[in-house]
Amino acid sequence: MGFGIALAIVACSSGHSTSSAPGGSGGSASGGATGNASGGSTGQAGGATGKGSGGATGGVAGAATAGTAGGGSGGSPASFGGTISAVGGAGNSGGAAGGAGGSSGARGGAQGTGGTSGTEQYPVPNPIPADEDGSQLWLRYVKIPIPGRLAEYQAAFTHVVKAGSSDTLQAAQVELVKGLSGLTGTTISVSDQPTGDGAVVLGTPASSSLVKSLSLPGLGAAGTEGYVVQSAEVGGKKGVVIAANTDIGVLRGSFALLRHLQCHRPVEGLALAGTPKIQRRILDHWDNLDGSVERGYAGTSLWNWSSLPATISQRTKDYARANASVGINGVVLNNVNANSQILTSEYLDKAAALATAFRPYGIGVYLSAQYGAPIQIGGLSTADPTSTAVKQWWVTEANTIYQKIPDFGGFLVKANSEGQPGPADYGKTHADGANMLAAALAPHSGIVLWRAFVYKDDGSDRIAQAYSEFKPLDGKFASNAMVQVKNGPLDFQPREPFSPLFGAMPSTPLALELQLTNEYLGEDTHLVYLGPLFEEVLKSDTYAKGQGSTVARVIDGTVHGYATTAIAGVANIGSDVSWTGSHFNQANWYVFGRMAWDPDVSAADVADEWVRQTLSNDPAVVTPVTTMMMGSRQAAVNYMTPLGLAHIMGSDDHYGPAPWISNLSQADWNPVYFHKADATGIGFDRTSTGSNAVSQYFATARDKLASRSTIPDDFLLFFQRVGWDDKLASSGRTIWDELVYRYSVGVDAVATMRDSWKTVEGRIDAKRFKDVGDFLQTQHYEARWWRDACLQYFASVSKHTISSSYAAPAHDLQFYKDLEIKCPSDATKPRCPDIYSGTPSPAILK
Ligand code: GCW
Repeated sequence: MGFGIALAIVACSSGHSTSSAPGGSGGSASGGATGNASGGSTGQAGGATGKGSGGATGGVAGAATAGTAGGGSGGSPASFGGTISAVGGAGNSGGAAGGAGGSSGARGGAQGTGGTSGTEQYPVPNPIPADEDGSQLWLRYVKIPIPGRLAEYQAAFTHVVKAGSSDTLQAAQVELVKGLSGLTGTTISVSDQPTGDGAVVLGTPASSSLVKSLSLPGLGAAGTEGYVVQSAEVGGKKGVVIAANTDIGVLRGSFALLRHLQCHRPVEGLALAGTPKIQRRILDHWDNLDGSVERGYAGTSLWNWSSLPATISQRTKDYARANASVGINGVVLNNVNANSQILTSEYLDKAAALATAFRPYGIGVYLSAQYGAPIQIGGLSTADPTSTAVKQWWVTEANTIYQKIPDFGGFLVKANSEGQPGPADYGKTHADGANMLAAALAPHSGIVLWRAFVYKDDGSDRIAQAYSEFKPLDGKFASNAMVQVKNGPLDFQPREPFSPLFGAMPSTPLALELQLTNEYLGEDTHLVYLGPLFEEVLKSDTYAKGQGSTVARVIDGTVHGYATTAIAGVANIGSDVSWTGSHFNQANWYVFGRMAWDPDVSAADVADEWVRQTLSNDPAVVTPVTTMMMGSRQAAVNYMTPLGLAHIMGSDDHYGPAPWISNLSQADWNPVYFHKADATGIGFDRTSTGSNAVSQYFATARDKLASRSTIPDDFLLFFQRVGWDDKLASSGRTIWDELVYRYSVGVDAVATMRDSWKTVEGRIDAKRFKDVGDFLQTQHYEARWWRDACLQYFASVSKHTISSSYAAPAHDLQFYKDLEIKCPSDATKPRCPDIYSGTPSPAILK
């Protein structure tokens, strides 16, 4: 087999020196090997070999044809009509981002050259950089290893002019001194005024007379959180100014400058500006008060409840700092399966202490509210939203919270979902429940984020239930209530379509909920970069108001004019020294922040800047690692749930393959409910001949999904039922053969990732090199486990056999079924030694 991942150069997103990047390492890449648009071609499409023409103004365009080659004919696997398309060289981009390659996500494209340091070579580090444990995240500020750029930065940054005294401005100043000292390898001093060239001036017109005197025209557009960072003459000296209308904008600008420099981009002509497109950018922690984390794979909770409020750890501050660096501005502290104790005075004092620590970093605190709290801790006999006593209880509760946390963000609520109480217990609607809480919060400007993740065992199609329940409530929610909707209608699957609620609630602001913790994607261990998944969702076209009504435009308020906008990510962060349980899962926290700030930023550009900051700017690292990252999500889809399969993992831990499970009491807890494979075919018919869930989409999207000739292969089995021997137009293969092919491609992609990773040895520290290599090995074994178990099972129901041109499964079906007994479920580490040691031996991978 040996289907590889296209190797190609990924360009940094602004005109920057890249030194003499190898022009693409092409070779035996499969251009969009499984891309639906390219029809699963296995053709040889090498990486890019072109070079963008750059210069200080940034590259004009890379070799677009190389991009096309690298990405195959790519196309978007997921966006209904939208594309994650090739960008053949943006004006101010150092190089062209080539085709966003098929569903393998590999990017072709050409690396531009630009900036002032021309063709500087990155030296192979000697000695190997000191071990790192990942605790510094992407805020490492390593000294620039290329002399030209180093000299440029040493000249450009010599001192920071003292910022105003607010905690936020002080945080910005401290960060700049730390970052610039590290990057330049010098001691950056702080002075009252510019003392020579190289001054960094930061502030608002109100806090800094120097900033005020510049009358920067861009400040108008910066709003309340944005910034302007540019080269300027300050006090007659050459310097850089970081300006904003608010202190928090100054902090964001400081991080933007440090990001730019950590990507080794030029200072000359510096002009950065940014303002968020979504107002509330929130991390949802599913942290329990006992320190455990639901679906958490990175150790215990960050919040040390027993030592709060007295002690705030440095880690708590570093957490806030990291969030601020990517633009996150809100944190829900506790699990949506909420313990009402969080609403007691004792815990509110602890939450208030965290809020105090977060405040300088512009991060507001929210809490998950237990709907049944009036009964559980309030001494009432009901939680009926129309009861005067219940309403009053929440008003008093809100007043208490705001006394302790004046800038409290609001409540997140999971109600009448998976056993949680809610207004339906009293015959009332979600809007009734949300509005009761909204009324209590409104005097304080707080909001309610009411989750739409609801389903019950009533015989209807599970994925259609949230829409059925919430759509009729559109217009019935209070103005400070939002409905928070998971990206897909099912549950954070490796791939699923966007939720049909997006676009369907014009009068109710919807928040998008993404999951950063990889509950269904190999937890901490598998390297799955979620940027492509998020991008796919954000670019999906709802067609609510015609073409271009993407999920991004719905949630940023453009489509329906929402007054309040929000996006949430279920956090993957815990007490683990690496924060996220693995080095690469840090990238999922990072990309969430960057896409929450700007939903139009590309996953590839974010991967590029993350790698540069977290690992190395050396093209010999950036290229293979970003390529791995960009292909990793499709690899997981292929070895877990190809062709639109969903929810066929173990029913509790959601980790390994278990497509055979059929004996659980609730229908949709069983994988067989979702794939419906039998001797005649496979797939869930959600067209008009089946559940007709497809009718919940707007006509253009619906028609595309309902027709065999137009549905993207990646969603086929999610919406349609097909015969095993039906042929896919895109590849000419039968469904059975395509499944075998895709499962195999998925395993091979992980093998290629391992090979790619090996090439960075010696260019990054040995510890992280080994940590990642070890996890990739486990991922490889487990990808093979997924493939073999699923193919054995589907072979047994379809009575088909695996062609001898593919590796035979290592074991019979019973072996995989028995693993459930042999490897009892451990929700946080459901590894099965039988998979990667003993039997089957690692030799199965050869
Ligand atoms: O995906 C499911 C998870 C639950 C989670 C639930 C939800 C917090 O398996 O652990 O509960 O979603 O989102 O409410």
